[in-house]
Amino acid sequence: LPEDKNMKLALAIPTPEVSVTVPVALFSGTFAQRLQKAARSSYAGVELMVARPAELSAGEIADAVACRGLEIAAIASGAVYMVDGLTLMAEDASVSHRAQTRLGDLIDFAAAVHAPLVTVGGFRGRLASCGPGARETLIGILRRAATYGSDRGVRLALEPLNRYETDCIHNTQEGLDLLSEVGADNLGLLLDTYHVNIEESSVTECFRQAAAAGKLWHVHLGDSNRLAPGWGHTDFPGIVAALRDVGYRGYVSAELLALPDPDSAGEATMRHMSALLAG
Ligand code: LER
Ligand code: MN
Repeated sequence: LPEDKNMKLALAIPTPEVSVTVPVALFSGTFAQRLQKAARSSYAGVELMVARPAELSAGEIADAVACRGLEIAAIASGAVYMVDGLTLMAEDASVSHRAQTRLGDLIDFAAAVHAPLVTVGGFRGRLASCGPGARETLIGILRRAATYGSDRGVRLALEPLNRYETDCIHNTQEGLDLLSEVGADNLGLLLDTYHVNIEESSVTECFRQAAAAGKLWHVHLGDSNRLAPGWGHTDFPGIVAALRDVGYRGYVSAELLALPDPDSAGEATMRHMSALLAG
């Protein structure tokens, strides 16, 4: 088992109701088979990509994860868009409304399975779809969601994304600025090494910057080409060193392309990261 006093390795997998093929779902097979493979490869946790919590039994999901000695690292919102096309900001007000309700459902689900946080990445949508005042709209949506989460002991992690995937919050500074405007103690950041490599001026300083603000709450792993760590040119030794320096105790969660196949990508991530964490 890769022993590190701080960081724990996880990987993203969809829950059973997700009906579409998720390009970043590691390990092949059913939900149970993926959990089995994650446990056998010595992952500590799984990040659950949930689309429709109403179709799931929280108790069954929590048991399926726990009985294999795994933890739930996070509840990810990305599958909501993939399955139902919902985004928090949207041209159609009813889409935005349903997305906000769904975010509440994800928070309820996270509370029920004792997951530490819910991620908000591409699920936020685009400012351009919202017209003037879009930023205030986003701030209001996040503030209400944070209050809902706070009442249920669930944190939210906003993820800066590269410019090709969204038109707002591309880097850590922009993320921290938005967090200040929202002003919620249970809203923090998720930094994804793949997006970081595209948008940040340093792939290591951004982790220190987020941590110094007390907002480094979750990390996604993907190399520069979004393959397993070690298969691109991102400085993972430097990133691991920065995470150690700041005493990061959260999850580093693989969210990368399942290439050349889902099992090889899952195993290669563990091989590369456990060597770095052991070193
Ligand atoms: C998408 O590129 C991503 O990184 C996800 O975590 C957010 O939807
Ligand atoms: Mn990500």
